Amino acid sequence: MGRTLLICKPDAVERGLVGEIISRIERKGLKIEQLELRQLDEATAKAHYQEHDGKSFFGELVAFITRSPAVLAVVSGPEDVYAIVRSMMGATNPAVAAPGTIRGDLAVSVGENLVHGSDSLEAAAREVELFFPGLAQ
Ligand code: ABT
Ligand code: MG
Repeated sequence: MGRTLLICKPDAVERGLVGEIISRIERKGLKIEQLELRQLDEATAKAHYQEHDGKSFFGELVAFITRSPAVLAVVSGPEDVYAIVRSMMGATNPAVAAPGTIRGDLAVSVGENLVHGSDSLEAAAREVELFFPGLAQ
């Protein structure tokens, strides 16, 4: 069994696309283990995006992810569930995200690309612990 963190970002909540995104995850056969509407504070957003600290778009990224509530989900499935969710999300840039993916079907902007998914086993463990501490015990 594996777990991953999925975020329906503020643009997804603002556009009313949370049901569509969660529905795709459920139809795929993955399990929603935790689900919460939560507005991220700046410290949590910075910790979450620590790999991008110092890059030109870091400030914009933190402002975007904290601007209104997001929906946080812990998704479980096979060991490589993080990779399944990433492939359902599509490429970071919606211009190259394949049709049939969440970003390919529903997004047009790199900065506002609807979803976040952990990108490795290590990231999944770290991110699930950051947003839902103690769940792993
Ligand atoms: P996340 O799931 O949000 O981490 O997106 P993904 O892993 O697909 O893409 P990465 B590379 O981690 O980008 C993180 C966010 O930073 C934005 N970004 C990225 C830019 O705005 N400009 C850039 O040049 C790059 C490389 C896109 C991602 N999300 N948002 N929102
Ligand atoms: Mg990323």
